[in-house]
Amino acid sequence: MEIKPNTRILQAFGLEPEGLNVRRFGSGHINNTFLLEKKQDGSKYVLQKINVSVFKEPGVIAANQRMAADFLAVHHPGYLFITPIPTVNGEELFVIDNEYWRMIPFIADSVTVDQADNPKQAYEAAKQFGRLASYLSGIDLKPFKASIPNFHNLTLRYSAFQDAIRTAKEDRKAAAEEMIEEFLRYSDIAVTYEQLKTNPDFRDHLMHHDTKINNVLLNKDTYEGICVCDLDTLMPGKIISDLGDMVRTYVCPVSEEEKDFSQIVIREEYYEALMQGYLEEIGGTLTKVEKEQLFFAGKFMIYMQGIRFLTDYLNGDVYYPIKHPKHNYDRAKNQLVLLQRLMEKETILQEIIGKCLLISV
Ligand code: GN1
Ligand code: MG
Repeated sequence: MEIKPNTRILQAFGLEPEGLNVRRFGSGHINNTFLLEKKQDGSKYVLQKINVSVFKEPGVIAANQRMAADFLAVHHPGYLFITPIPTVNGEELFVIDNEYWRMIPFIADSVTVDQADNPKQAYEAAKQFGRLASYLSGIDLKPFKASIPNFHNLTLRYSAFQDAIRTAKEDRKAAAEEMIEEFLRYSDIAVTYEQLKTNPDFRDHLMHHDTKINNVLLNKDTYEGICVCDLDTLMPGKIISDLGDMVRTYVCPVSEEEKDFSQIVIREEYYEALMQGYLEEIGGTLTKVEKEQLFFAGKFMIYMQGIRFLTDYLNGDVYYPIKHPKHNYDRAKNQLVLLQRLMEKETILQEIIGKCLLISV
């Protein structure tokens, strides 16, 4: 069934359907996103239907964003932090027939890119995520709840992977046998995470948890960073989540969708650009333990994404939308190759990290 915002939803936000152009927007897997444009004056809004099978308590998203917005307004006035436009009744979420809708402003003169195509973009995006984390670093984390519990808990992702291996249908398991073995061979990544998790110097921060480059708005002419968007998973987490997802998605010239794995390479200049952008903003505040895990960040996120795709393949594609039967298999394989390419370059990438750390303090 095609999902579309109906008249009641638009009117809840004070908009009249006749006066609007509505089209699908963005490339996320999870929520349904629409761009609304008023025919009269061209003003634009972004309307989203929240996926409640993923975000089981949409109220948590709204509460987390509100607390962050209140803190930033006091401590960093003038910082652009996107918050929802309330309904005419003053609510951040409009609930209808068990659907949750919310509207956010469209930021003028902004664009997003799906893939970094020069190091400057990687630098600008990383700087935006670093600034967000740094500006929020003094906030009390206690009142924050997880909008997706255990989202980046690799221990649980790993045990879900093991469960899926046990319960998968025979044909899928047989098809994935070799790849399963390869991912199991790198299980030390899950063990390292397990050890770090309880280290008090490996702290919780308010993290974005989805730092793909298309979650940063860039100026349409200069490509300078404007602000971050897609704040659904803003919640307490570890530095390796945000940094690692940038490594996962900015450094390789092709995305997780690429099936020609020979195109998966590590572009060192992009790695350096993102590391520099991120550490310029937040490097000075990190503990020794956190600084030691900067290379691990990339391994952690690529490994976790790889086993999430493979788990979904084994489970019969229940989470990620697919376009063909082996889609999740191919995505997992892509991430496995990316992980291997990254690990091959550890020595040189560690040198880059060392250099960026020196500049950042
Ligand atoms: C999902 O919806 P999207 O594409 O921003 C997923 C991320 C994955 C990503 C992989 C809530 O994000 O964790 O990294 O797909 N988000 C959720 O493309 O599961
Ligand atoms: Mg997203």
